Amino acid sequence: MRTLTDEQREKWTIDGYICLEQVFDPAEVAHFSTQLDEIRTKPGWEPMGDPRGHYGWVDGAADQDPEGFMDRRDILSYDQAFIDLIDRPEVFDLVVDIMGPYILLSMTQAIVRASTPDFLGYTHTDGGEALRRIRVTETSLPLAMKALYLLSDVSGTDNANFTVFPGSHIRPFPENANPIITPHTPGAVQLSGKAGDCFLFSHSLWHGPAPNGSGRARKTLLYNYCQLFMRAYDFETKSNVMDHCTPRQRRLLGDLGHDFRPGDFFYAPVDQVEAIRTPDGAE
Ligand SMILES: O=C(O)CCC(=O)C(=O)O
Repeated sequence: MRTLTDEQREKWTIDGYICLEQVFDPAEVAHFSTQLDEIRTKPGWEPMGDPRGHYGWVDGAADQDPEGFMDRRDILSYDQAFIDLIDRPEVFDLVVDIMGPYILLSMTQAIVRASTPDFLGYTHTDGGEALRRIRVTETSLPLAMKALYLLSDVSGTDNANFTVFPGSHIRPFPENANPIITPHTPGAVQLSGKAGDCFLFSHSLWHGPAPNGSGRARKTLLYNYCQLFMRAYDFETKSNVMDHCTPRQRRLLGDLGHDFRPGDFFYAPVDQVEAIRTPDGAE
C-alpha cells in the first residue's frame, strides 16, 4: 500500500492536513458532479436545524437549483461510484498509513456551497462537542480524519475555500473567543485547489468553509474515517449498501463477519489487518 512521503508526513504532523492533487480525472469529476445534481432531486438526509448537526429525512433538497445549497448525508446508496470511493487506493492507502488498520468509515457527505452574500462561512472541528476537546499528541494516531474531494476549482479568497487553521489540531484553540473565530480571523488559511484534488485533515483541526462570492457553486464530497472503537454515525446498525460492497468495504462499514457480540469494535477480528490491507478484501 502507498504511504505518506516524508514531506507529507511532516506537513500532516505540523499542520494537521495535506493536499493530494488530481485524485479524480476530469471524467470522474464530471460524473460525481452530475450525481450531486441528481441527488438533490432524491429523498435523503439533510440538515434539520435544531439540534445543530442533526439531519432529517426529506423528499429532496429544499433548493432544486443545481447551483443552490445542498448538504446531503449518507450518500453511498445513490451510486456505485460513491461506494467505490470508500477505499480508493490513492487516498485510502494514506488514510490507513495515518490511522492504522483498525478503522471504520464513519460518514459520507455531499455539499454544494452556493454563491451568495448570505453565507458568512464558519469554523469548527469535527465530531461534535466532546471530540472538539480531545487533541491527541503529535505522535498519536488520530481518532478520526476526513477526506474532502473538490469537484470545483477554487482560487482566490472568499470563494467557498476550504479554510484551515494550520497546527490547531494539537493546540488549545480559543473556541469561545469574542469576536468568534471565522475564516477571516488571523491564522486562517483559505486553501485553493482544482476540481479532482483531495484534502486530508484531522478531526481536531479547526476548519470550515469560507463565504462564496465566486458567482458559482462549489461542490465537494466528504468521507470520514474513525478508529474502530468509535462508531459510524450515518446509520444506526448496518449500512443499507452492504450487498454492493467488497469484503473490505463491508468491514469498513462495520461488518465484522459475525453477528454483534460484546467485545466487538474494541478487539478486532483476527483478520482485520489483512482485510484492510487487501483491496478486494479477505473473506
Ligand atoms: O464545505 C467546506 O468547505 C467545509 C466542510 C466542513 O467543514 C467539514 O467537512 O467539516
